Amino acid sequence: MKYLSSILLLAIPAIATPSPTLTERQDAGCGIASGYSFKSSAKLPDPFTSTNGTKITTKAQWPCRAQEISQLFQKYELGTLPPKPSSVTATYSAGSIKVTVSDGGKSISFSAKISTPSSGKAPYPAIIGIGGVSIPSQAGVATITFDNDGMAAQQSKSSHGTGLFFTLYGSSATAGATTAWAWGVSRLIDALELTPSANIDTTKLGVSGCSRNGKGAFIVGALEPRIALTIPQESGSGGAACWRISDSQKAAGKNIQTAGEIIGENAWFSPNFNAYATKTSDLPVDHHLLAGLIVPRGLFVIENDIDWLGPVSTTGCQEVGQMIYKSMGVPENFGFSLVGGHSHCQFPSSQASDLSAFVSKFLLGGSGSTGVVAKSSATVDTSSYIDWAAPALT
Ligand code: MCU
Repeated sequence: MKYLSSILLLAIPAIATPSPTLTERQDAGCGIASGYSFKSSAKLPDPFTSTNGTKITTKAQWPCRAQEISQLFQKYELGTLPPKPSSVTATYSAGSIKVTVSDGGKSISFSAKISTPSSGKAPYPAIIGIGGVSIPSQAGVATITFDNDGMAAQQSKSSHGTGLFFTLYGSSATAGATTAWAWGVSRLIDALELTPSANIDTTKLGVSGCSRNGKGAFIVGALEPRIALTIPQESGSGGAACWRISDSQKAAGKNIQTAGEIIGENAWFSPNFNAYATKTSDLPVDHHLLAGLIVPRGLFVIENDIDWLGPVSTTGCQEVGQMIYKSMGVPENFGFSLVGGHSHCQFPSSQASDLSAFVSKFLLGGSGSTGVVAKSSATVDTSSYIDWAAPALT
């Protein structure tokens, strides 16, 4: 049954047609405390306790804590995100930017198609589509198509190590495909910054993608601070869902994708994750903390009520993620919208106005408010998944 759902999702074609960098934050002297060990827990890890035991009480402490969280994600789940390489160059011609990256004596090149809008004003804001976008095009906003499959393959579990990223960093690099895509998007943004003729405003960039590419979009937004608005669509398990909540839903008999299944299905995560996939209680992170890497930047999470994606898991996980935005005093910068009753990756018109409000605020410089968007057909008691309280940070 689980595989049937998985095949059904696979059968639906993908509709293809940024602040300091992580490395700079690491340079600030923050990171996992030496001697840190995580005490196994089926509850979602506390965002507000640092690895050295310090409680987070002020907003000013967050960037350092976020750096720890990023390192924990990389160590246990995502694999290592390499820093900016020694050389990135770019050329632009006829709607296509060609990016050449050299590191350690090796070189790779890739191209991305840029479609500028018929309205608006250059340089344009843009949404980078991970393998394309499945949300409606937005007036005044360009679309850039990132070939994630070329950067890191997602054919099967044994795809790990295949793609341009691994040509540069070796097939035994620990990055999962989603981390490699984040690195590639970072190089694309480097290239856009170097190339004014591409007419893209790199201070107004969004990222989106659906399903497996939605998992990618979420992780790109979490690892690349130059993304102003992250819009993961129907990412489900490995994206908006929390590993622990999905496991508890599976135990309750739901036909839901879990970490244990995902590591056998594809190469989205690091080989480092394999050891934890059937004991997610041992993970010091879970996906509510992706919101903690994106805050205070814009985040609009779109979901569906398909069992395999885990509607209770995505809703509960992101309600907890929204607590971090609330603690940071920016609850309206986060939106969650789960609307069911439509095919996978088909954007329902009822979500259009909330999406436009986020695009307007974060990509078009609009002054309008998004309001606090938290809509779902699933009702979840988040208190059963956490054993900590979110403080109002000063
Ligand atoms: C929701 O994303 C995935 C899902 O994780 C997989 O189990 C399934 O096989 O494919 C989905 C997908 O990418 O559908 C297009």
